[in-house]
Amino acid sequence: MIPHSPRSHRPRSPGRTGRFRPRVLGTLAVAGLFGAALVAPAGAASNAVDDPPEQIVNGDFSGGSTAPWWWTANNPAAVLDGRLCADIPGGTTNPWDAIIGQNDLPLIAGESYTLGYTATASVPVTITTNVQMATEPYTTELSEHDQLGDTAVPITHTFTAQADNDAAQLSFQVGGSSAPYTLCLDDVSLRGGAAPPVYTPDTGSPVRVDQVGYLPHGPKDGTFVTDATDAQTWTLKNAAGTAVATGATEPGGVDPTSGQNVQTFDFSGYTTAGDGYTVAIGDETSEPFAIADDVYSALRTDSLAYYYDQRSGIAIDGAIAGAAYARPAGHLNVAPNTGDNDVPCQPGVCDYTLDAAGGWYDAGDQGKYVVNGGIAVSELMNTYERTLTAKGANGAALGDGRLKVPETGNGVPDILDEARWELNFLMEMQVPDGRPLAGMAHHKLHDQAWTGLPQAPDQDSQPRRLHPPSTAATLNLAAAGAQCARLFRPYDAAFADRCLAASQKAWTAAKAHPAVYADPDDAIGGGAYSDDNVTDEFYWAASELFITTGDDTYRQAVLTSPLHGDTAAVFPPDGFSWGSTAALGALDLATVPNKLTGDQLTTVRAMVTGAADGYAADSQNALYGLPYSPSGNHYVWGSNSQVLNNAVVLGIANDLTGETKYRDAVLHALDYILGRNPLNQSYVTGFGERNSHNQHSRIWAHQLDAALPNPPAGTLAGGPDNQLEDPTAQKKLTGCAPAMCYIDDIQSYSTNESAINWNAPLAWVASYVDDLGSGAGDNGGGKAACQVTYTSYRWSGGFTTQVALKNTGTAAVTPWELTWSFADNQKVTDRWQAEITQSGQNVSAKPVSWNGVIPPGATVGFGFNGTSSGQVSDPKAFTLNGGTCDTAR
Ligand code: 9MR
Repeated sequence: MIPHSPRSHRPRSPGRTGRFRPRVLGTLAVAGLFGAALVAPAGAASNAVDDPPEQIVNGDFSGGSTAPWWWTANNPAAVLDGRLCADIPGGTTNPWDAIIGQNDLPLIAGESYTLGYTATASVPVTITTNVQMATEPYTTELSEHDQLGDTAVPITHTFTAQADNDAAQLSFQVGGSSAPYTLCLDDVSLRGGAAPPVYTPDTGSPVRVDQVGYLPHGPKDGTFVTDATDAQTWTLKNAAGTAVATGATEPGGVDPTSGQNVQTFDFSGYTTAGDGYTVAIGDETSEPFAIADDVYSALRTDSLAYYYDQRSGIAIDGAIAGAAYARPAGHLNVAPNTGDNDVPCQPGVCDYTLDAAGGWYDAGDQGKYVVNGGIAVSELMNTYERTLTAKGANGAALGDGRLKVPETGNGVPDILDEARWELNFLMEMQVPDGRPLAGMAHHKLHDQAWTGLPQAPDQDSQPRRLHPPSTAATLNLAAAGAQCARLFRPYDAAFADRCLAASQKAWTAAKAHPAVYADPDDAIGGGAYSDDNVTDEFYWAASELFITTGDDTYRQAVLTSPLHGDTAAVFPPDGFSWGSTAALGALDLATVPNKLTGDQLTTVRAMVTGAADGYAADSQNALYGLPYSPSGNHYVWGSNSQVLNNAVVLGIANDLTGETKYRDAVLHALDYILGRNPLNQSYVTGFGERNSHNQHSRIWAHQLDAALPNPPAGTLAGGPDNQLEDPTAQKKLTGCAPAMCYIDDIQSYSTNESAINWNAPLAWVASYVDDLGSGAGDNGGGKAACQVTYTSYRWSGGFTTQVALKNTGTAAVTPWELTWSFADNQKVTDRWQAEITQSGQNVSAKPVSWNGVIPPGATVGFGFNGTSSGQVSDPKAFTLNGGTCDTAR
């Protein structure tokens, strides 16, 4: 299954024909081109009943993808006008000094094969066309010399295979020309032999569980794949193999997402913490799992660590990321890089350059996209902001010193440090004052052509270009910038000001240019991320700007949006996404304190709970428990992020209402991601026994080069996509059931990539579920990270008190409320620097307008005068937002 990397080729040795094997110099080249069109396997459309089977994948390049073709480093190829073209250098000696090829071709001894293709060369050349072993001794089955010129003529050769070979190689050896030339290939076909073997996924045990584990007091459900239609007995066993609980399964019938007949089981009643549990049904046993309060703590941290590993423009420090992930800074204009400090536009787009260094690489490619960067960084900021607004949420786990970032120890929560890396990039992409479309954001910045795999970022020699500004990108900047302004205010007012200024300028520019859309066909060297409906981005940006500023302009923009109150439009049943962002605005309006009036807020919250009701019902109906039921069972590219975005909505609905059904659906979503699914696959690297670890990446390309690492722990795979939008998916997954259209293969970018906008909801959900378990426990059983110094001067009949409230935690506290009880008959008469209310002996102090945020390590002071009679003593216990503070005297 692992493609043979040309890198594994070793020194030359004569083949059967006496010719030397080709020496392959460069990378295995695979690209993603993300056009809407399906990439049909070569000849698939014309595959008449009697035609021998086609062995070549993507021989007609019709979808724009170059995968799984590879080439030598000296002749990078790209798809141009539906053909694979490459500039071949002149002055090389041997045919094999420049090659374009395809591996993994199965040959059967004695079968006859026909190789066909068309090609043009801009100067007359003779190339060598080989079908051969892909490894030593590189024995050839076919070796021909073909003459090419500027007219494409069909060329065919037939041969009879002499030996069985599971993975032969087609190799166009195009070197040896004194003059450089351009070669273009098309309609490559190798017909004959047997139909390629049908790929059958190894799904392991039919007993499907969350392979990481369950919270002691959360729901614990699993799914059993079986032909049986009557209830079976399940047994929960501990690590010693001792049965600790048992029960009956519930027959569920045929699961429409997988075609599997399944039953479900529920062992929620068992709450004892431990490792190494399994569920056995008959002779079948599940993967092992834990039951523990902190079962998701590492997932919270690692899902966020992904972002440091994706950083552009900074050397990745092995001491932080792990030695295997250390790498030089990418795209800082250090040769062979040509970006990103001084990036020009595509021709005709602009006449300036921008310094757009930094930010995160989007995914397996090394493009940087404002549209996708906006939602990704916002969901990261939401992960943090929830800890400021939701009861029981624990900011400490995201605080300074807690995550894998180099800025640790700077007094700023680590998650905000990570967000800042991207926020800076988003602002760098803004069109400067005085230029056409000033204030808008360039849609994206990426290589001029797709690079191959592997590709270290610092070794990327492709020219990088700014693509035209778009309204969608501009509104991503406006939304993220406004959220940045309010979250960074306690830590770095200048940065907060910069974010707000960029945001407001972007809003104004978007209003002036409300319909500038990215070209859906602009997908060479990077993804298109095109979006021709930006009503949702306007709603999101207006919401964030309104929350941050309270300005009426933004209030009106929210309230007059056609989306306001339209639950299905704001929260699509299939989930919000980079192209559908209104939900991000609604979720923040529903949770972050703002100036919407009661009715208006009720409308927003009703949208959230209404959507969550739908997702919770989907989860309850699904035999694998996931809150994702796309119409027609159409699992989209990145479906795992849709599951998780729905879980985010559910989590917020739970925060708003406390209703358990929402919480349970979040946990069930995560169970699906971590192994309770039709493939028995944990989609997060490093988590669960059967986890994805070959995600499409140019950096973590271990599958292609053993010297490179797998993706870091905490990396989410995109997940099933039943549109089969890459050649490997087409080759391996044709006929798959929707939730099984996934393969852990580095070439399958449409099912197995990682992306910044996909890991973000994973981090949000991991943080939420960790708060349900260990996170809340981190508060020390009701303790809050604060210290109160209470100093009182008493005299006969009265007193003056000064209170110093220190935040001893690692996250800002906002809003805050300090409460205590007087032991005696004290009565507060007047106060300063806090709002103080007293009811009997109970007293509450809340901020005045300007001291509502207490940064980590900071102290707010307030005081009051009061009356008392007789002997009184000072209060000794203080509670901050429900947790007990230490007291100092
Ligand atoms: O996540 C994107 C998905 O919704 C689209 O269907 C797909 C095709 O346009 O593109 C995905 O985004 C990719 C982007 O275009 C380039 N970087 C990698 C992204 C994840 O595959």
